[in-house]
Amino acid sequence: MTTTSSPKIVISGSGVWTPPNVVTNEELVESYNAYAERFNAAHEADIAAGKIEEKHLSSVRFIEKTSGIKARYVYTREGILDIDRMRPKFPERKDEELSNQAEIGVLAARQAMAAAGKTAADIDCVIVAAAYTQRPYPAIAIEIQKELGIDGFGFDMLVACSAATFGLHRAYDSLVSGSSKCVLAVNPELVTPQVNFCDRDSHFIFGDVGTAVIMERSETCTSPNRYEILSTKALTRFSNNIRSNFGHMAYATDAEPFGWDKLFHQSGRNVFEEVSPVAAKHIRDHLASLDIKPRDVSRFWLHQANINMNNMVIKQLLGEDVKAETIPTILERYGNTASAGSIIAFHLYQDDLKKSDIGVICSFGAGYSVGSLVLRKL
Ligand code: CO8
Repeated sequence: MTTTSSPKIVISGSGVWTPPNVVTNEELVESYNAYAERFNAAHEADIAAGKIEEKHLSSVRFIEKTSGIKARYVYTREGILDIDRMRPKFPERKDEELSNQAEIGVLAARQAMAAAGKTAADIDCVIVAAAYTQRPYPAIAIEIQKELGIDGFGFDMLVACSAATFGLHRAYDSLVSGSSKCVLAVNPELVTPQVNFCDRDSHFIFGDVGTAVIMERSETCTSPNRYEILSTKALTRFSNNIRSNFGHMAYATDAEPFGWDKLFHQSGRNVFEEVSPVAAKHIRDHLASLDIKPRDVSRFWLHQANINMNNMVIKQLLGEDVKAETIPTILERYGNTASAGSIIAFHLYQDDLKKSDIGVICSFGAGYSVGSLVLRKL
């Protein structure tokens, strides 16, 4: 854990690029159920003989009740609802063209730079932190760096659900150490290409988004809207309960490179039960290390995977009587956007905060991983 001494480090701007396309629960369930019914009809004899398991139908009511998700934004709708495809369709781009992730990263980055009053010349480090990068190299961060005309260095990092907070931790550390003076941290969460839309348990969970944050030393900050970072804290504990086996080894193992285990899959109930108490304890310990009581926090910008999970975390921290504005949710509209959810919540739900108000950004999920930042509005 790192705590403030000097220099003072601030978040001075944020940006969210929201895709123009929406897929509702009703649409997803309709296409999944058509796919499942066709599958069951085609395999009727094998299902009757117990050789194949019948595909049970999905339900809008189940999705809303268990997750809080009503719709999600997607980079493209094409292919997702097509029962002959059941995955999005992206035209492959040439090496000379901007990659999809760099494109959405740049769109979010420009917003964050405008909010912070920064030009490319002010920034010297670009961190791309996400659940996936669409290629291993050259880094998406370096492509974004080139597109924006930034001197300095950039790198990509993957920490699944906690990539965004862990990326902000690296930004904070490099600013404290002096290895950079202004960091652009970007989360181009293009996750729908890894969703198994044929899997009833997870077909409804994810949406796409791009988020970005500018972090700098307070002496260079000109933004009227700034948050001092009081402290950062990270925790990881290995678990196979959320996993994707997609990777370069498939070429050598002769495994099916796009088999179901290569897509997102999880044991959602176990994740729910195991991660919620760990996240609550992590936040409580982090605040205690700063002598702050959970009740003194004006806003918790939590990871956005599941509304019941967030309610459970907050109940463990604050008890029953909690105002809705204390834990904003964006799940209804955005779904789970991998690591970007807490940053979307931070970006959209902060205007009413007053000077000296305390807020916590916290992510939790695959790894397992938990990452938090305690902020004070300046
Ligand atoms: N419709 C109807 N019924 C369903 C459906 C459906 N769509 N799906 C499952 N059911 C059934 C189940 O089969 C089960 O039936 P049965 O009792 O007969 O076995 C029953 O409903 C209950 O199932 P669950 O116990 O699984 O239901 P839960 O109440 O646990 O809810 C959730 C399921 C919503 C998945 C819930 O467990 C959850 O959200 N858990 C938290 C998971 C979490 O936070 N995961 C982190 C996500 S990972 C992340 O944030 C980033 C990872 C990297 C990005 C990846 C991008 C692709």
